[in-house]
Parts: sequence; C-alpha cells; structure tokens
Amino acid sequence: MTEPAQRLIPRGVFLALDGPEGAGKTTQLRRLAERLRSMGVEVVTTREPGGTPLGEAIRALLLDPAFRGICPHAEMLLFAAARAQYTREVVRPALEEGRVVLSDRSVYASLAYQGYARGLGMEVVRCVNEVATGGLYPDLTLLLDVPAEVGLLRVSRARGEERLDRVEGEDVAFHQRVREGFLRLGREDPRVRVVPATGRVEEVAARIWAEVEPVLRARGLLVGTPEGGEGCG
Ligand code: T5A
Repeated sequence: MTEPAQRLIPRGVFLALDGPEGAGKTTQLRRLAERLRSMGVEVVTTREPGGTPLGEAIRALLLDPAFRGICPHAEMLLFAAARAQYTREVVRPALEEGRVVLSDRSVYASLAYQGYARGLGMEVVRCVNEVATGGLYPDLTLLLDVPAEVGLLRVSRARGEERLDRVEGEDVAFHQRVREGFLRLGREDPRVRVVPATGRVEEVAARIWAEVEPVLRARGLLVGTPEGGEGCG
C-alpha cells in the first residue's frame, strides 16, 4: 500500500530529459543546470538508472553486455528498483526543500524501452512504477527526439562501436521502436513535450529553455535573468 505522505504535493519542480540513445540528454542537462544556477535557482541533478549508490550498482548490472540474456521482466524490475531508491533518497527530499530536480531520464524511459520496445505493455510498466515511486511523475519531461540512426551514430562516434553498453548494442529496429514509444507518450501525456534534438547544441538548448522557462516562472522559481541568453540562431 502507498504511504499517504508520498501523496503530498512537493514544493519544488521535477524536470526530466529523456529520449532515444544519443539524443543529447546529458549535454543539455548540464547546460540547463548551469543556466539555472546562474539565475540563482537551487538545482539538484541526478540520473536514471542511478543517482544513489544502490542505483549506480544496479545501473552497472543493467548496462553490462555480459547480461545480454536478461529477461524483460527482470530488466523492468531492476530499473524500477533503482527508481524506487532514487525517488526516496534524492527526488522527494529535494522537492520537499523546494529545489528544482533535473533528471537525466525518468519513468518514461521504462514506458518506452520496456513497455513499448520490449513489448511488456505500458500498463504493466505503469503499475510496477506506481509501486516504485508512489505515483510521482516529473512535472515536465522533455523528450529529445532524434531518429534512432542519428543518436546511435553520435554515441558510437563518441565512444566507439566496441564500447556500446548492453542496451545501446540492441539492433536498429529496437531503437526505432523506442523512438516510436517516446513519440506516442508525447502525444498521449500532457506532462511530456517533444523537443526536436537535431541541429546544433545551442539550438536544442534554446528549444528546451522555451519549454522550461514558463513552467519555472509560473511556480515563482525564476526571479533573475541569466548571464547571457541562449540564442536561437
Ligand atoms: N533505460 C533507462 C531503460 O531501458 N529503461 C529505463 O527505465 C531507464 C531509466 C541508460 C540506458 O538504460 C536504458 C536507456 C539507456 O540505454 P543512459 O546513459 O541514460 O543509459 O542513456 P544513453 O542514451 O545511453 O545516454 P548517452 O549519454 O549515450 O546519450 P545522451 O545523454 O542522450 O547524449 P549525450 O549528451 O551524451 O551526447 C552523445 C554524443 O552526441 C553529441 C555529444 O557531444 C556526445 O558526443 N551531441 C551532439 N552532436 C551533434 N549535435 C547535437 N545537438 C548534439 N548533442 C550531443
């Protein structure tokens, strides 16, 4: 049974960046965190799977190519286990203190990868994650959208084909399903916005800012102006 305290509305704002492999989440999360800090906003950055010592240990298991044979249900539950720990240890405490939490990936990754691309079904993944998070979803998730081939090329150029992790090493058809799953979530869930993530890093950052700024202003969390704007050109 869900603990009643978990249903309290937190004071901070929970933002996530998600999307297919190599969409630029980590690059953009860093820029966004710097921008917000330059405006005096208290930001906590974290990632999934990970963000806690237990979560990082689970991450190492999940991404290890030695476990290529893991069954989809075990995979889903391990992602959810890491998420349960990160929710209680990192996300809820930060939100209760009124901070902005910026997460590299979120529960939507489980919906797209395990629910849609692995074929477990979105409802099963939603139910399992209801237990893991007590129903906490990011206030806003930005899905950085790139064609699967573009993202995979970026990752293999950056790291080399031989250093792809277990999930990155899946075939292109799997990664195309992941993207389809994300785009479906973008159509169906009002908490999710699709942000085209092709083009220069600065252009993508400007698109992200256009989504994030009004949300933070509406919550009274942005009072200053950043040092130097994020131009669109
Ligand atoms: N997973 C995760 C699940 O299956 N279920 C779940 O529930 C969760 C939470 C996690 C893996 O686990 C899976 C998904 C993943 O396979 P991860 O590290 O979070 O792994 O995810 P990855 O997608 O593997 O992360 P990457 O670091 O590889 O990709 P990013 O963060 O999207 O991209 P980034 O910023 O590191 O950039 C990759 C390269 O592209 C360049 C960067 O410089 C870098 O070299 N780049 C650009 N190049 C050109 N134009 C741009 N606009 C660029 N932006 C970045």
